[in-house]
Amino acid sequence: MSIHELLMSEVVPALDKSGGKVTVVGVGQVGMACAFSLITQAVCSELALVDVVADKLRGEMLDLQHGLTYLKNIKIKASTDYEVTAGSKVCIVTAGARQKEGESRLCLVQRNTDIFKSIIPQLIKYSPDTILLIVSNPVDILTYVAQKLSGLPKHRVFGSGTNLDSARFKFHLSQKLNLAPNSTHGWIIGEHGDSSVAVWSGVNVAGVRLRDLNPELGTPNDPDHFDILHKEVINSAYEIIKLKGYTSWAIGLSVSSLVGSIMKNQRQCYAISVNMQGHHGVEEEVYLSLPCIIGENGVTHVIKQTLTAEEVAQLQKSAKTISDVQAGLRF
Ligand code: 6V0
Repeated sequence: MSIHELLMSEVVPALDKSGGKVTVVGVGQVGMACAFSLITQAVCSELALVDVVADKLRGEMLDLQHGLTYLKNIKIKASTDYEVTAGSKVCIVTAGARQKEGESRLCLVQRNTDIFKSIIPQLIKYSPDTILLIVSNPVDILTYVAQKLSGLPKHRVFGSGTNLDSARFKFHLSQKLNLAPNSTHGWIIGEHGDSSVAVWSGVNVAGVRLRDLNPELGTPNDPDHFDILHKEVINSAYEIIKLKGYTSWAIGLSVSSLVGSIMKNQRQCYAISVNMQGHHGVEEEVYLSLPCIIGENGVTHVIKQTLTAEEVAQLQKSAKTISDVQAGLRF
């Protein structure tokens, strides 16, 4: 008899699968920050990691596995072969080139589209009913590319979009007002990038709209200079990349929160990149961020935010810019 048989008698064979599997493609700075947040917050019960660099992939897997003594018993596997991803409820794609210092997100587009051609069909092959969560930049255009390459219905493909920008916005607001970021309510919508839209008309604390207190809030004439906060959000990635070379922790936490809403059907509301056609008068098939409700079957509802004419015009302008870039893509 083996030690296993001497130690325990079997009642029924153990299951080696659970319904809680998540895949992360790309084990760079962002992928590993996502993986770390997912396992430390016990968002998934199985985690599959995929990358093209086999040694780094195995090193990251071992390093995470050795920490499991201090966490829930999450099954962590890694391979360059997509078979390891089979049966994933959510597949997060963080693979690809990142911005260099001073480079805009839109510059990455064709390079990362080519990488997606080798990733998305493989994910769908092994998890045909998955939900795809795109993080690689430029996230809005790559979410469009991923939807086209996957053939999944639009509610099952979305991008992390301006969820991170909204978190940054709430942080800056909270510092100015001296209260907790999650007690400060403000949304950044539209492009995850230089043309994002701050919805100043909705910024509030406990339902008190700051625009009712200061009608110039967020405008260049604002005596309290809140408009600087949106500029800081836009500059965040550039500043952090200049300082440490990449951004990781906040995007990892924000992705983990999004995935948690899917895994546990939480129906939380996030600003994520979804098919924008028909919303706020946008005619083009582009992905931009709007507040959406996310549950176990993906994006179930888009919130109809009350926007000013100026905010709508900004969204429509971003849609046109993104649509023009998409028209030049080869995939
Ligand atoms: P990184 O640290 O260079 O990691 C990228 C990883 O992708 C590496 O491990 C590569 O080996 C891997 N990779 C490359 N090609 C493939 C492939 N064909 N298949 C599988 N893996 C591959 O970059 P980092 O992790 O810093 O950034 C990843 C992406 O996330 C970039 O496009 C960033 O711009 C983007 N970000 C998106 C954010 C968002 O809010 N949506 C925030 C931060 C970064």
